[in-house]
Amino acid sequence: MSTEYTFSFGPWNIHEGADPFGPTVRESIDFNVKLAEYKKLGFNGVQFHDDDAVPNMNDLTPDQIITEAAAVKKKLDDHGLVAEFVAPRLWEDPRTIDGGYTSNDPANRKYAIERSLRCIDIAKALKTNLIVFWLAREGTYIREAKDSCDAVKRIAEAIDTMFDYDPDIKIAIEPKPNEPMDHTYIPTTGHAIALGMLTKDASRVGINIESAHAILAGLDPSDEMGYALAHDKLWTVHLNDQNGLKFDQDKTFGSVDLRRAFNQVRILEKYGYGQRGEMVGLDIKAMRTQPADIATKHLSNSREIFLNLAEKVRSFDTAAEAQLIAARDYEGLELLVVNHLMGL
Ligand code: 3MF
Ligand code: MG
Repeated sequence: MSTEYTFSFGPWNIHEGADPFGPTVRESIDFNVKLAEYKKLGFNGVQFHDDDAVPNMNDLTPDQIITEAAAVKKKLDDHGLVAEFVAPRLWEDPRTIDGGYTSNDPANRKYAIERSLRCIDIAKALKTNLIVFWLAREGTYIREAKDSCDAVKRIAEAIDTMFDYDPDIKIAIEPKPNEPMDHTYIPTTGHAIALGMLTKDASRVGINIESAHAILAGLDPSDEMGYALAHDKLWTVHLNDQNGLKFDQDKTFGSVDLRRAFNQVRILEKYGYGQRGEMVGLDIKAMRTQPADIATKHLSNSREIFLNLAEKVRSFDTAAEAQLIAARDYEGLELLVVNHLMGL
């Protein structure tokens, strides 16, 4: 039976176009206006950073944060949307300059953990138990700056504290090998799954695989997905595309390498991804050149490409595929795939 996919993206995916070398080129769009766009673009799920939901959270008491998050939940209900996950944004505050959980300064580590507990409060108010961990600054610019063994243990301890705080939350780690750091401590799916084993409950640690992050690690995203699926750990995805080893591009899904995208959809389809409520999440930036009135096309186009590739997966000649595999004729298999993608 074909999966009816539910798609999600985060409000940061509709953005002003600033990059490290130039200012914004599009007006900011109010969060409420963004929410009204979701359904029109074909999306039902909203991914959150904690401060996407409660922007001024550092200035509020825990109770005030929960009240504000509850108001956001009401807005989601009004739009017929659901929160997919909440991620603690631990990379902008001055206290996280050298990382949060792995900072060398105990006061900064304390801040990171407190902020993560508030992130859980927000997730509960938005009625999701999924926390995503993009460990942005949990790494180093130079090897000597931190102790990598201690750092990994500290991340596991932070997770334990979060698990103690709430018995229902689960954490999907979003591995990324670099940027903003030279190297991060949890660069790949394998690292993330193994990190779970250092926590008090590995069953509560899973994965959010971002295509571009896998590519930046020199890995194939569909193989990373397969690895996570084998461990029953693929709890969400950040689909996008990436043109080689350079800055994290977050390009439209399938726009660089259609076959690589086909293989991601293929493995998701094969293992029934989405049938237990997992969403097809996107993490995509519009090009800086895109005029403001058409700066949401990257989202609807990625969804369209995903659904068209799902059709390509379903219409692939699997009998011919099996024969070619049995004959070890991988040259023949390659042509079969390429011709299929070309519509021949
Ligand atoms: C960075 C990312 C992040 C995360 C997001 C949610 C800003 O490369 O991919 O996007 O996806 O923070 O975890
Ligand atoms: Mg991402």
